[in-house]
This record gives sequence, structure tokens and C-alpha cells, in this order.
Amino acid sequence: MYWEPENECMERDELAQLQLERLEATLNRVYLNVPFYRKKFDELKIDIDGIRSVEEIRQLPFTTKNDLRDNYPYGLFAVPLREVVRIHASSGTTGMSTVVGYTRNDLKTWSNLVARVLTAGGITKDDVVQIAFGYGLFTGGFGIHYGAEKIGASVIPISSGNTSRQIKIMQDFKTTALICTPSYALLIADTIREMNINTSSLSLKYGLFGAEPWSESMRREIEQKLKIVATDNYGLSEVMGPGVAGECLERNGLHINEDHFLVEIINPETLEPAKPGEVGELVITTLTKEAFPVIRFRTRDLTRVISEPCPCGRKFRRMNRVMGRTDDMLIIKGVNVFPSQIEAVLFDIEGTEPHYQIIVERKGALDSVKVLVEASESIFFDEMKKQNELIELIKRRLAAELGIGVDVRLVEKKTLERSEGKAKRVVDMRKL
Ligand code: DLL
Repeated sequence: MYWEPENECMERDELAQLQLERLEATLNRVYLNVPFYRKKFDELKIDIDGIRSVEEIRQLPFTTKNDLRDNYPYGLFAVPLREVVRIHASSGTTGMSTVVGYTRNDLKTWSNLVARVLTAGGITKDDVVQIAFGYGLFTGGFGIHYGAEKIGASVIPISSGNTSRQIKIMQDFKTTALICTPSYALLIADTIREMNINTSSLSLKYGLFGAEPWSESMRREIEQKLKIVATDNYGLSEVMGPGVAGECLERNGLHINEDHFLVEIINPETLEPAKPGEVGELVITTLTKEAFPVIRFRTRDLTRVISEPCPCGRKFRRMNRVMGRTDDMLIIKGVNVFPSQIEAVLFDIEGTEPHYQIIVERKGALDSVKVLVEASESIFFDEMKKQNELIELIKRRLAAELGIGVDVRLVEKKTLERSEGKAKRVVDMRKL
């Protein structure tokens, strides 16, 4: 099922034409209204009227998170505040947060794009949708909310947190779809078990999860525990929020809303375009945003574009699930490692709980990594020998996947912090 079949199933040549027209309009908009872009283009002697194909966008400079911070709060807005009807801001875990704005038209586009993603994930107006993303400056809650209302689903704007209440509401209101971060979905699933509630007594059918990296193994775990079909959806506040890309029920990559976003994949070191299908950093240019357009925004997210057609009939290309962010990448003994790779290994090992934390320390000149894994109760209270066997097994599997050895410690169930929003998988003692 599609939300806007005329767009989602548009032929590629028609899409290319539409993208070019929208790109030209966006470039004019930023040149006229945002001094930051005008100055940059002028300095580089870029004539935006000379851009005659979407590929020529490569002549333009990148925009980075730092540029957004330097222009805090409203410096990159392309309309006067009088036309802005909503303001959100990114979490700002590292330094100053970035502020983004939406015109009335932007909100209309946003809810439509979220409606597409929700429809692709199985949601219809017959669903009761529990939104357990935080409502507030974070784009997750409000972003999903208006898309779900647009579809005509019955929306429960519960926000995140208060897990036992989430479960009571889920039972009483007969929730059919849960929307939150994958780590929160797992916490909800585990709490349901602890409360001795039979998942089959719930009405849940679908889960739409996003806002943080997760693995296929984690998807399997959540699907089994909650007895649902789980899809992945991606977005970021600088570009819009949720609604940038989402999986269809094929669950094999996220369809990018290409009529509104132009994507490129670059090599994050050389900044050159990656080869077709190669993994690299995702760079996004908005094509229709009015209040806060961005040109070649470097997301720091690593993925690849899948160009093969999808059996669902949508013509938009897909992106692979995000492997991680360039800034989350660990370099252990010279090898690049992403937390999601470690997660995928741990989730497939019997005797461990799906909760882990990666501690990075500096010993002398070298970084060292310790993986803390929760052991299931039976193992933890078992004899030392069994515990050691489990540790050795985890080490062997991690070494096979990562190509390097890492230290592993078992910890008791429930010792690691649980997340109601974005999980913190890596504790970097080097920065503390
Ligand atoms: O997380 C927007 C969002 C809300 C997306 C709800 C999906 C659902 P930010 O807080 O600005 O916005 O964080 C954006 O989160 O650059 C990625 O690193 C990460 N991220 C978002 N979705 C995914 C995903 C929202 N499906 C940053 N898989 C992005 C992996 C994701 N990482």
C-alpha cells in the first residue's frame, strides 16, 4: 500500500526532472535569503544558474553541523520568523544544539512524508498508534504524530518513559502499532515479560523503530518478543526529522523520499563520490524545504544506496540500514569497528541478554575496548567454568566478526542502564 502512489511510484526520468526543478528553486531560495550560502557561493565563484543537472551539485560546498552551530540560532533560516510556525532543536549532546524551523507548508510536507513512511510500514487508519518517542524539541514525537493523524490512525501521544504505564495503555487501549526507538521497544518487551503478561493477549501488530542504529539481530529479537513486524525508519532534525526514509514491508532497505531529498554518498576522507553501491557518508540536499533548506548537508551517517528495484513497486531507491555514524566509529588496534557490529554478534549468542555497553579507554598510547554484556540469570549464578566458556565464546565470535580481539566482561542482569530514548552504547573514558 502507498500513501502517495503518484510520487512514490513515479518513473525515474520523471523524478530526475522534478528533482532538477526543485533543486534550482532551492538554490535560488538560499542564494537570495541566506547570507551564509550567498557568501560561500560567491567566494567560490559559483553561478547557480549554471547548474543544469543534479550531478552538478558536486560543484557546491558541503554544509556541516559546525556551520549550523556557527549560525545559532536562526542564521540559516531562509524565511523571516514571522513565517515560521514550529521550531525544533537537536539534542546537542556534543556542544551547542542546532535549531531548525518549519513554515506551514513545511509542516504539510513533513506530515505527508511521515504518512508515507508509516503506510509503507503497514499502518492504516484502522490502527491504534502509540507514539513513545519524546514530545518536545526532539522531532520524533511531533513528527510522527502529525503523519499518523494525517493517515487517520487513532493516535496515542504518550511520549517516552513510564514503561509500566506504556504497557497498561497498550493493553487497555488495544494498541496495534508501537513507534519509538528500537532500544526502548526492547525495554518495553522485557518489562512485559517481567510483568508476566502474555504478549499474545496484546493487540500489537506493527512496530516502527528509528532514531538510532540497530542491527538485524535486534530486529529479530524485538519481533519475536513482541510478536510484531518491525520496520526501520530514518531521519534527522537538520533535514526534517522522521520521514526522510523508511522501510516497506519487504524489510530490505529504507526507501528515500527522493522527490524531497537529493542524496549522495561520499567517501568521508577524500570527500569524493563513493562508487555505486559502496558504503560511505550520506549527504543530503533538501528540495522543498522553505524555512530551513540545507545544501549538501554531511549527515555523518554511514550507509550505501541500493539501486535495484524493490518488489513493493516504489521507485525510490533504498538506503541500507545505517551502520553507524562516522563519529561513533571506534578504531581499535587500527581496525574500524562500529557498535552495531558488536551488537549483531552479541544478540546471536545464547546465555546473554540483549544489553551491552562498550567502554573505550586509553592505555598508554593505545585505545583499548572492553565490552560489558549482561548474562542471563542462570549463567550468572552458574559455576565459574560456564561463565568462562561463555566469555571465550563471545570473544571468539567477536574476533571472527571484527578481525581483532577485545576484552569481554559478563555483568549481572539489569546492571546496564536502560534507555527510553536513544541508547548510549559507547562510554568513552578518553573524553571524560
Ligand atoms: O532522530 C529523527 C528521527 C526521529 C528519526 C524518529 C526517526 C524516527 P536527530 O535527533 O536529529 O533526529 O538524530 C538524527 O539519528 O543522523 C542518525 O545518526 C540517527 N538515526 C536516525 N534514524 C536512524 C535509523 C532523529 N533508523 C541522527 N538508524 C541521525 C540509525 C538513525 N540511525
